[in-house]
Amino acid sequence: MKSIIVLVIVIALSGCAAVKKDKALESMPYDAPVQKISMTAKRFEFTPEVIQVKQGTHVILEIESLDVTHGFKIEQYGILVTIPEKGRATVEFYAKEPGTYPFQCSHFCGAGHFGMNGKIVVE
Ligand SMILES: [Cu+2]
Repeated sequence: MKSIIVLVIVIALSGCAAVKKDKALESMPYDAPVQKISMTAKRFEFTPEVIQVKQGTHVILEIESLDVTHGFKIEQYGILVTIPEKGRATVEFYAKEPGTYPFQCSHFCGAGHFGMNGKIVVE
């Protein structure tokens, strides 16, 4: 109970809590294959903007901002992080189910911000 209260306070103080890992990682088989993917973010695109992974993969995605602060959000995996100006952020998820998982920039970065997105295709 105490830890829940502390967690709530931490989330409240931090404004937007960073979630770097998909909850499904907890139930992932220990021998799931790992795939590391590098991505860059700049006004107003992610490169690559379409990522294809195999079902059952533990995906580690390292994102580098080439310019300003960006964000990275995958709604369906519950992932939300900030990528600092000229910095990096790493997110992880378990590609448990096949499907298309859209992602987008979650930190306002200018005129083209709302079109800064892409998708993960799990096959
Ligand atoms: Cu943006």
